[in-house]
Amino acid sequence: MTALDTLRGKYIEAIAAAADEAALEDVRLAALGKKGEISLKMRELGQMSPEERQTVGAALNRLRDELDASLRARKAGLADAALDARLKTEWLDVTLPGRPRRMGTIHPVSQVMAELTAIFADMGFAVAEGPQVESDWFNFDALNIPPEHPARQEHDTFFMARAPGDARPPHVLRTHTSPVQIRAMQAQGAPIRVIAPGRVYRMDMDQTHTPMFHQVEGLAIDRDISMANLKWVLEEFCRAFFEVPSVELRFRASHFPFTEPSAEVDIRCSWEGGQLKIGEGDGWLEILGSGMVHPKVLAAAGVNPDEWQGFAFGMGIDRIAMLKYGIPDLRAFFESDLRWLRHYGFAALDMPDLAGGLSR
Ligand code: 2U9
Repeated sequence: MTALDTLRGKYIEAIAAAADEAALEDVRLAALGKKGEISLKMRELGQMSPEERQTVGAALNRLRDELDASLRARKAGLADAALDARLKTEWLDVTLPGRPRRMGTIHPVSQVMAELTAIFADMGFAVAEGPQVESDWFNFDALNIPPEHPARQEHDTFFMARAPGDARPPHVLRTHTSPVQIRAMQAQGAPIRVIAPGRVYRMDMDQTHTPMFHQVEGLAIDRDISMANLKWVLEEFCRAFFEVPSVELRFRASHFPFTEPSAEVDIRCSWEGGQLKIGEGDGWLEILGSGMVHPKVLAAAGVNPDEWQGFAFGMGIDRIAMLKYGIPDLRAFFESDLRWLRHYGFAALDMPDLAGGLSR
């Protein structure tokens, strides 16, 4: 047996005996590392005669390649074994039933906002948002409510403090979401179709009023939009929102500074045994206000009223949430009572869409 055969036997055995990747690396360094036995033998070739160098050199190359291949094969085998061992300790039975965790619930107001957004999106309305602290121009003047207009007092406005000596009119907490549509028209012009859901503020607090509440307003402006379009959109909305096959709406003439003509809208309903049923019966329930946008409001928002016209409407989100889900007390919405939320809240991750049935 030659010296190389002995070397080969030693390392093939050591490779097979290496118990893990670290031990295998030690074997590799001892054989093929810079100062490894094979590498040292390669260096000795320089002192050999050309004939000897040719045969010993070729034999050393073969041995190096063989050990290299053997090291790689063993390394792959050890990695497979390590992975098998890990998988044995980390296995998971995916057929086990889930362990439900308390995730909290969706507040009825958020649920209703998501529902109405889905319904109006389906009719081509985009969602517009804007600041809750507004200048009095956006909240009042642009909406045809000049300083001396009685509606300014009726809005029970919260005013923001100004620095002493600052004579400019104070900013206000928006009393309706209408300034959002003024901003949307300024930014986008006409035609436009948006809804503006969000928080609004009025200094009022009793059984049916809270100082912060939620509104959704809608706006559709084009060249020939009429009250007929308004009627269809509101009927479609009410049918989808209350999840009934049909609804009947009644338009009563009214007055708002920002619309002309204006109408308050009632929905047919019954109150059998204290249970509200929408779409049937002899009763009427007021649910929203609406009208054709006043030409002065269009002009204030930079839209030419000789060219464009359209409708607007507004409704209280808290109120329609109470009607749909049978919630008796408005103030409970704002008390953050976890037991109440567990009762009236909605499953998280179960957001409404028209295809899936709004409230499931
Ligand atoms: C622009 C032009 C017109 C929005 C409208 C009403 C009628 C209305 C109330 C319903 C219940 C407020 O929450 S509530 O108290 N709103 O009756 N809102 S028309 O009219 C607009 C809005 C924006 C640019």
